[in-house]
Amino acid sequence: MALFEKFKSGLQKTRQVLNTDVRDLFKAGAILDEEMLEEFEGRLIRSDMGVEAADEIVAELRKQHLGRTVDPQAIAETVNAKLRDLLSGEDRAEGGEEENADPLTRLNLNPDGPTVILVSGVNGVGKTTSIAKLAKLLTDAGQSVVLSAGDTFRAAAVEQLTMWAGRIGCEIVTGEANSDPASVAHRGAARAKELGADVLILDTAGRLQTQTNLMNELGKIRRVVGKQIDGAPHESLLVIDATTGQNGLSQAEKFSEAAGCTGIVLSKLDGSAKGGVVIPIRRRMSIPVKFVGLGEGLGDLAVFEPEKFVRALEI
Ligand SMILES: Nc1nc2c(ncn2[C@@H]2O[C@H](COP(=O)(O)OP(=O)(O)OP(=O)(O)O)[C@@H](O)[C@H]2O)c(=O)[nH]1
Ligand SMILES: [Mg+2]
Repeated sequence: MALFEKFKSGLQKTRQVLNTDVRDLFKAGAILDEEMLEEFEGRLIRSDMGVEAADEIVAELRKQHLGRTVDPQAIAETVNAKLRDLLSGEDRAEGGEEENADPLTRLNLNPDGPTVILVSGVNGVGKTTSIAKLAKLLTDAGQSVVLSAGDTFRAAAVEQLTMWAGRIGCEIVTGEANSDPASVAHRGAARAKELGADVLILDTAGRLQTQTNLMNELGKIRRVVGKQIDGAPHESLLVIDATTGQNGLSQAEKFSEAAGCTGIVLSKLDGSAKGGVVIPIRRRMSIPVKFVGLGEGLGDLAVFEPEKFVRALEI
């Protein structure tokens, strides 16, 4: 399946609410009343776009259509315009309908040497897999990538990243089990500089934002690489699992403050039908969604483009 098709199917539930429910609830020729709006709002909330966004969409419909004869096309236009509005402020990558946009357009690059990307998030959200997919996207875009296996806590983690590095054909730096993750990051940065690599991606062990020691460890990793490479980490990506919907979001809010995140990777959008969560992420957090995970394979990472998101939802 093409990425855009996977993207669309990940948004299936939200799309269904927007398409089927609009047609069911707002019948052409009827007078649009408060009851219809309330029903629609309930369905929007259940699609994971969140109460605030649902409120705003319904408020716009109320303003423009309440008490008027239903024109389904005009209602669709109001909803689409509001969706665009809710995602505005995102920097836009340029990509065709089917192909992925250039991943470099979504990253804060270091013009003077390796761009360092720190990847963090709670346990099992898809950090390591997303790193492999991102490394693949970047390699395909002509970048040389070094991976640093900073999850020294979970035994299989290093093997997992090593396996991906082998498949992609990129360099990997590993450390001893239970060694200090900051020392692995340090070696990763040294190796990336030595090789003149374009990008260094740092994997980290899963952690909860409430685990102060582990959150401080992220700070240490940041400081260590910052001393070796100016401005590093240039990008701090927080991975959020889309299947956790709104729950993942409140967790992420706290996490992102503590870890100084600059962007979000929304993983597991494929099986979840909770893609609507992109909207409250955009609304509540000051950092943009930069990539979305659409499966377990190396090719399953899409560069997130708000415009494409709206097109995938369009009524
Ligand atoms: N369907 C689907 N599965 C995914 C996606 N991303 C990751 N996974 C799966 O989620 C599981 C966990 O992925 P990992 O990459 O190991 O997650 P992690 O955050 O590194 O986990 P820890 O290091 O243990 O905290 C694996 O089975 C992945 O294949 C995705 O976009 N879609
Ligand atoms: Mg991992």
